[in-house]
This record gives sequence, structure tokens and C-alpha cells, in this order.
Amino acid sequence: MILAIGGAGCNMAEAIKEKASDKWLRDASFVFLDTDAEHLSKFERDDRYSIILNGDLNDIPAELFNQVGSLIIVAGLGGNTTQKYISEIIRHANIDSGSDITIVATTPFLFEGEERVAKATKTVSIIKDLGNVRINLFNNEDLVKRFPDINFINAFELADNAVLELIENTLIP
Ligand SMILES: Nc1nc2c(ncn2[C@@H]2O[C@H](COP(=O)(O)OP(=O)(O)OP(=O)(O)O)[C@@H](O)[C@H]2O)c(=O)[nH]1
Ligand SMILES: [Mg+2]
Repeated sequence: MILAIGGAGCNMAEAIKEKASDKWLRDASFVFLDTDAEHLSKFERDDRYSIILNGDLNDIPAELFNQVGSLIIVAGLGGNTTQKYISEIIRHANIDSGSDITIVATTPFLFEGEERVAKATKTVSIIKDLGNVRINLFNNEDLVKRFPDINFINAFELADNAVLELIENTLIP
């Protein structure tokens, strides 16, 4: 299962769903979680599961993680939603399925400002405190070195592609 948290996570999951070349990834189940109902509505289609977060996890069905062997969580760190919900979601997934959990997350570009970077650092420490998840961090700033032409418009699309590449190249179902 690919579980997206927050605005960036949902955009990344969408890119994975659209562009994945590995069959296991194309066939994976997708869950989109966000506090932003308008953004979330963009991903609502028959084959997806999307859930609006409203302060607690009561809206997540108990059986959601049943029989999920491998859970990949995608998110952009640096925002409020992901920081607020990620540990609770991981605990929920752990209790329900004991599944193998991997987080693939990006850290912000410097152009987003120090506050975002600091928030991302804090979220990483929250995740690390849980201890039982693997975390693959992709530093968005690396894209600046890789793509000298990167700009405000294409930056997040390049990041989405890099996340997909990381999952296909390093994670085996
Ligand atoms: N790859 C990718 N990263 C993004 C995108 N949009 C934002 N980001 C990155 O993700 C970080 C977190 O942003 P969001 O996902 O919007 O934050 P959130 O978890 O929804 O939290 P709030 O919106 O603050 O409630 C940002 O600081 C950016 O670095 C995107 O479309 N794709
Ligand atoms: Mg958001």
C-alpha cells in the first residue's frame, strides 16, 4: 500500500500512480490523507481511497491496514499536517497489521525558508523516535545540484519524479 499524507504526499502518490513503470507499484493500493478537503478532492476516483483528517484518526477505518504486508508512506516534510498526523498514523498501521513500514519523504528546498526546514527536522525526529520504521529522506536541495535549470515552477514536479525513482530503484515489495 502507498499511503500519502498531506498536500505534497498526495501529489507524490498521484505521480507514482501515473508514472510508475514497475508493475507492483502500479498495482498497489493507494490511500490519500489530508486536512485540505479541496486538495484531496482532486484525487478522488473509484480506485482510490481518500480520507479527510479532522483532528483525530476516527475517520480511518479499522480494517484499512488489514493484510497490508508492505506499507510505503510518502510525504513532503515541512508542513503542519504531516507533522501533526504522521506518528499517529504509523502507530495505527503498526497495531492493525504489524506491516513493514517505510517512509519516503522529502525535506524542503532552502527557498522555502528556514521555518519549513526546521519544521521538517522536527518531523524527522518525531519519526525516528518511533523506532520501528525505515525512513528514506530525499533532500530536495539535491535537485538544485542535479538540475541547474530548476525553478519555482518545475521544482516540485522534479521532486515527485525523484521520489518515484527512489521507490522504484531502492524499494522491493
Ligand atoms: N514533491 C513535492 N513536494 C512538495 C509539493 N508541494 C509541497 N512540497 C514539499 O512538501 C513540504 C510540505 O508541504 P505540504 O505537503 O503542503 O504540507 P502538509 O503536510 O500538507 O501540511 P500543511 O499544508 O502545512 O497543513 C513543502 O515544504 C515542500 O517542500 C509537491 O507537489 N510535490
Ligand atoms: Mg497541506
